[in-house]
Amino acid sequence: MYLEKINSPRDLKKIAQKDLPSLAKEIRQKIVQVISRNGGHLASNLGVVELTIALHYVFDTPTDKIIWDVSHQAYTHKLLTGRYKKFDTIRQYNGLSGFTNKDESIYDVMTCGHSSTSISNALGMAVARDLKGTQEQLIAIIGDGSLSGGMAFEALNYAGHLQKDMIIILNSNEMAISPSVGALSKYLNRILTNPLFDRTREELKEFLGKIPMVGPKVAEAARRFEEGLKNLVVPGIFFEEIGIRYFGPIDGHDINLAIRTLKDIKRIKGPKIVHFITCKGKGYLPAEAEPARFHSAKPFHIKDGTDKSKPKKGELTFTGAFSKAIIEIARHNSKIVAVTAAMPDGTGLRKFSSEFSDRFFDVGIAEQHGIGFCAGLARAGFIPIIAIYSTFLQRAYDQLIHDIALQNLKIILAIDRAGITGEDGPTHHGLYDLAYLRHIPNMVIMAPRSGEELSLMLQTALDIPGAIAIRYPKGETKDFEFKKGKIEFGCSQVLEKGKEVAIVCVGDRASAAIEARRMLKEKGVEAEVIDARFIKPLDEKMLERLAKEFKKIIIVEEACVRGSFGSAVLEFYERKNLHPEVKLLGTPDKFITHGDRELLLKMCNLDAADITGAVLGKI
Ligand SMILES: Cc1ncc(C[n+]2csc(CCOP(=O)(O)OP(=O)(O)O)c2C)c(N)n1
Repeated sequence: MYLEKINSPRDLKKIAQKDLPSLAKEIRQKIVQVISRNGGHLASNLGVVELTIALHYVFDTPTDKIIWDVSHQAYTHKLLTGRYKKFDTIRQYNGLSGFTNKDESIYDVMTCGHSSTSISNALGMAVARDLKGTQEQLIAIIGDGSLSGGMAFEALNYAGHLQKDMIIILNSNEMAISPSVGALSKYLNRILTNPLFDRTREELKEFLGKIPMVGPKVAEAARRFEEGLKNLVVPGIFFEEIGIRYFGPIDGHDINLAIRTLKDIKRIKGPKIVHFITCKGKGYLPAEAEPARFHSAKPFHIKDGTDKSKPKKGELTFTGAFSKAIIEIARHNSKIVAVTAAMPDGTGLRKFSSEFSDRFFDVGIAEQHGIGFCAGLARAGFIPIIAIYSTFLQRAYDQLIHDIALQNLKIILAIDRAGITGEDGPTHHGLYDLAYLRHIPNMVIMAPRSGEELSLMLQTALDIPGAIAIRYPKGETKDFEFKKGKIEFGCSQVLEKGKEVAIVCVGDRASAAIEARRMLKEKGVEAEVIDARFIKPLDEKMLERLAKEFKKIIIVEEACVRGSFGSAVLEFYERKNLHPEVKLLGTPDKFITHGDRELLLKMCNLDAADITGAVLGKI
């Protein structure tokens, strides 16, 4: 057993190179065992075991910096950097984060969870290193999927310009969550399948391997030799042309080759890309067979990879409700087109893509472009529905204002995972969408309390001009029969009549509010429960009535309280010179950690008992 003896990369370096494949095996076993219980990013992690071992074997971390893109694939890195004993707690409340987290370890350079940031971060640190006059290596590791993000392109452009010493490890597995899309991905595949180029690489490797110390003259000769060959055989030489030297493709599961390549690369100046080829899910057959399902796996049975939990009877997720509704609606409206940024499964568009393949677009991990692309579609008369997680839509804030709202274009934003998402933590909670959308002119915002409401809101959105956002959470809702129907524009809905106290809820907090009402009734308080339905425009008539009829108003929303629905209500009362007692329940002005969603909701005072407490003046 090697793994349990590794407390830091120094211990790793004591292991003989010939024994590293055994360590890789142990690591895979540990990851499969823990993730089968906790859930997590299984397939991506199994793909980079050897590569991570090689990186820590060759480089001197934490002085040298490894910057993981997205960082969902950093489990081996965690196991090799002193977190073996806590690994069982990964993604659990108070346990290890499922991503790199700068507060968790000195080996984690950035707290990360969104894609395409690593090259920019590494380049900034390379510039800082040179300003300070220190010597550390900067290594960004990025997947082929994440390379499609605009920020990565912007960084490559600047890295080629600055010519700082840095290494970009490109981990190609032909997958983002689902198969990688786009011209760049095709280009990378062409490199992989070109046998001529592979021979060139072997020759180069031989050549570099024979040089004990690369002096300036020899290095220059090597560079010319390598370039001469590459120019003959590499299709496009995209990276080289922009000033970044390209090395590869290299089998990322061959530890010895990876170690030798990284040792060679370390000696070469300037910005470099080293292209490794890996297999997503490597070493665990169910994950190799279904890398998309095991990208972010739910707890599963190790023997056959089947999910441990079955969907409850009569329930489906909000995502499932969206999936069902958009298909029905698109059947009757040929103008509807659907767009995703690399998440056809997570956003429920997979079925739509099969039925309407010509009206479905996966733009890759490229949220800004996705919104700009929708603007073009809308300008030319189509109705784009872009399904996107709340946290990733943050990327496209300016495009929403400039390309959509300013043009008063019609687009429907189906904002999934709005609210607390749970185990993925602060990079993935969708708590800011209300705040970053509410002030944009021409924007309508709705939140359904159930799947059926979501379906009605989607149909209502078809009649509304301009941009319409429908935000819904992770989680289950009652299954429903699709029915044609709409809701009244700008109107809230009274769910339970009452007196003295009014509870106004946003989205699925309605269920907690109704439960709170039941608890309050036992204490002799008759609360009224109102589903806001619209965050923008506000139902001003309803708000005026509440100010007149109720002593106290509680507002409950799964969103950061600063700037969201509750703030809008207070602004309205201020404008009208009305001053009822209002209590806002939402998430606080700090980042929310990872853990079970229900637990985190409780921590943020958002469950039924908390609403009851707020009504009774205890919160
Ligand atoms: C801005 C942004 N959009 C979407 C995601 C969701 N996401 C997480 S990992 C991933 C795929 C990454 O693919 P790749 O970089 O190739 O890494 P792999 O998992 O294949 O190793 C996606 C789309 C994200 N983390 N950040």
